[in-house]
Amino acid sequence: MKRIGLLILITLSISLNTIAQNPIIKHIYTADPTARVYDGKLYIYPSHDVPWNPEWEKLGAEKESNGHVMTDYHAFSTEDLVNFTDLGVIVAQENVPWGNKLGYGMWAPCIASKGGKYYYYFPNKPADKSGFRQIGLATAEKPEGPFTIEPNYIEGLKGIDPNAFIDDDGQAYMYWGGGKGNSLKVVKLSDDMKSIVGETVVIENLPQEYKEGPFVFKRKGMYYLTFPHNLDTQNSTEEIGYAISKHPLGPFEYKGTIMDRFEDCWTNHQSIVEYKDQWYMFYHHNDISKAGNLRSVSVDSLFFEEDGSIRKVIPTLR
Ligand code: FUB
Repeated sequence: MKRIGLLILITLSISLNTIAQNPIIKHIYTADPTARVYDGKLYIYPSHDVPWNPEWEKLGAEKESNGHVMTDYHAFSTEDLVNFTDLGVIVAQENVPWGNKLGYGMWAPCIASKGGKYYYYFPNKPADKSGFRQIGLATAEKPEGPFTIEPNYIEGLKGIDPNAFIDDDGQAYMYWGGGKGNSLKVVKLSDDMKSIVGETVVIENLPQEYKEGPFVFKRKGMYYLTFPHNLDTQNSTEEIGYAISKHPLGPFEYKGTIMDRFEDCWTNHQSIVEYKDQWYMFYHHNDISKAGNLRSVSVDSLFFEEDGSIRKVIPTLR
């Protein structure tokens, strides 16, 4: 018994000691992290929050009421979850052929790898400013790029918060969506990852409130759909919930909360990944800036119960 206790203590202290102090990226503001493991390294692909520049208004840019401002994306890599390397800008709004160059609102991106190639999906306003956001694609031969942006956005993927998931059989799925009364959706992606195929499925049976930021992973044959949600986009903050299914297209069964609401940061946005035999949840908070739109990526260990349910993650903030 004593030995088991000692073992648990050692395991706990190892997993606690091997994560950097949160937030893990401090030199720029980052949010909406997609974490992936490629070739033994852990990569993070977040949004890049910047302050609004009043000079842009003279050029014709319109500040959005929600205040999220983003002009490009960086990527990061680590081998030890202590030292993170900024790999620089991988996609910039000024280079998006189909995009509104004065939109300054490149929200949550995601990435997936198939057949040795890397597919980076990102939302942006179209050049004619029609609609809310479209989702575009940039491709690369390596996880750090260089990325080549496709000439057009992907037809049929209007919205935000793309999450590409590739199943064990190679079939890719795109989950996306965000907004009040705007459900999360899923659709299959074509073999070349550049278009959608088949019918879009609206994911039902989730709490009837604002939802965004879907992130799907698979563990022991079960598909876990995780997502931030809140009751009132003006007054409350987001908790991170999850639902499970035996099929990537659902139906999903809502299971509960992974991370509670923050009192002082309106959004949260997660990804969950296994790295070196430990599961982690990446998320964001505004603990450096204290401002809702200048956020910082954090990470904490995540644990599963015997029955496959997810133990609540208590954020270790700054
Ligand atoms: O970062 C901008 C938006 O805020 C994202 O698209 C949402 O998921 C929320 O984090």
